[in-house]
Amino acid sequence: MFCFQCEQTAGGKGCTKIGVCGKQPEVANSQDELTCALIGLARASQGKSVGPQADSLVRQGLFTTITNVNFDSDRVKDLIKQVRAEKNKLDSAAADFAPSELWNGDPDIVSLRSTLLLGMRGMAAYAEHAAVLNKDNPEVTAWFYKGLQALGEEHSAEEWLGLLMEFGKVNLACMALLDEANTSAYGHPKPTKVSLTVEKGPFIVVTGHDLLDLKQLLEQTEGKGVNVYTHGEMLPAHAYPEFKKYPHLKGNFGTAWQNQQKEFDNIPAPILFTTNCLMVPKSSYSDRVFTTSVVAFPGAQHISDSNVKDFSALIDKAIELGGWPEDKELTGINGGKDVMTGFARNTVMSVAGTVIDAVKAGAIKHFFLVGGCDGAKPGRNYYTEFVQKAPKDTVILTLACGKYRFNDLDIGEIGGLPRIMDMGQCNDAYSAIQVAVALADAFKCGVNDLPLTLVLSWYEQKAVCILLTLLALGIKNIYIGPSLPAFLSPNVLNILVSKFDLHPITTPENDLQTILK
Ligand code: SF4
Ligand code: SF3
Repeated sequence: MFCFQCEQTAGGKGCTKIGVCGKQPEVANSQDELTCALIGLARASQGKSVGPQADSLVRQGLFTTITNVNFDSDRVKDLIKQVRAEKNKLDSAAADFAPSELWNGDPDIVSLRSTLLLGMRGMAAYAEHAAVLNKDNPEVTAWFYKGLQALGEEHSAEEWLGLLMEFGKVNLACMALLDEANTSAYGHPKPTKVSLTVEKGPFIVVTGHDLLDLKQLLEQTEGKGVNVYTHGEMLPAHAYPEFKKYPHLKGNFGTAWQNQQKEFDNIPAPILFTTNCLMVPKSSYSDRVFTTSVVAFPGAQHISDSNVKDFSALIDKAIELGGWPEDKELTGINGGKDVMTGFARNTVMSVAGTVIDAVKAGAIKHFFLVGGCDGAKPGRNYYTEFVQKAPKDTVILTLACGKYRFNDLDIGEIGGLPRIMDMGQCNDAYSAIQVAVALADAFKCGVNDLPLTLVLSWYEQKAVCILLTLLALGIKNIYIGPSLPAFLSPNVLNILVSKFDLHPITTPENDLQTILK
């Protein structure tokens, strides 16, 4: 096996014996074969979309290979069969890409090709969340085939860079599509305080990014005496008006994904994984893990896809386990008893006047977007310290699961607005981009001239597609950590650093000083 797609990759170079994430060689090899079969399908379709069934396989095939999604080689093999059958309908002579070539060759070309593939995996997840809400953008769908076909071809470094920038713009359209899917189905998020206390009685913990799964589960638990708690990237659901209609959606349990083996160990409740990030379940709770969509783990109970999923086994498990006998007061990483979310684009733009006045009056000196993935490796304290040490006249926008390092901190307000504003999930980077563009308009300057700095943390492939979007938009001076991707070769990294002024993070003090001078 070979895999270097995530931030925890072995030795900062690549997993070759078994994944640090727990991915077995058989699964890794099947995932490579699946990727190569998808390239075969795109070759057969001549880089064009060929209908809903193939489109769905392309999205799910790419999504399946994201870090911490699917550990079940039978499921991956089943997808390979379906992809090949679809290809054979079009052109049985079209060849799959050779798995031996996927990660081999000139290091810079491998780096550029991998960056595109990994970004596409991230975009596939967002496209799939939009697709389940019946939202499709033909430009985005078509680009999956174009990109897959390109992955199987030879290109010069310049052509690869061109493809990466084109992809970044398409991913912006994909995030816009998902934003539109979520806001038209569930309304615009509103600032919402979310409790971290778990009330007594049966409950279910739901994690991942898929809001439709949460919605269907809330409908099916209504009136059953079973409460529902979000976890990880599901937290922002509390802010949508549609989800506020369910009084049994009580609060948020736990923190970011890498703490799950500790946090899920002793809870008297089942856990539903709708997307990444699933860690290898410990035997003490593996019988309480339920997966759905493309998420799978051998032995874990899988809830199959259909228009309305049947969550009865999960609900029965919650009733059987019964929950805690008394309310359980839990806290965030820093001891806070609740967290705020819901500062998506609509809310932030509705107070744009206040924000602009505060900037003009000098009350707000700088904005930081401190966001992205959380992870297990040391060095991520940087982000907590950065937020704690940021001067009082600065505002912190945040998104994705990295926020759990600091979202329960009270660092005060400016002009009635909290200094930490959670914009939502990682895909809500779209909201952040819209806010940045609106601020640039208001100040009649470019986004790069705003008093705004992006301080990003990455772990998996959704972060890769978002970074490519930011670069494609010409956003410069981004700080990135905790470490650099293993798939960026020294030459490719040099290009990104010189073209986009990308900065690897150093220390919070140092970086704050450089940014604010
Ligand atoms: Fe290693 Fe990350 Fe790949 Fe898992 S996803 S095998 S940890 S590089
Ligand atoms: Fe987190 Fe896995 Fe990336 Fe959506 S849930 S941001 S790491």
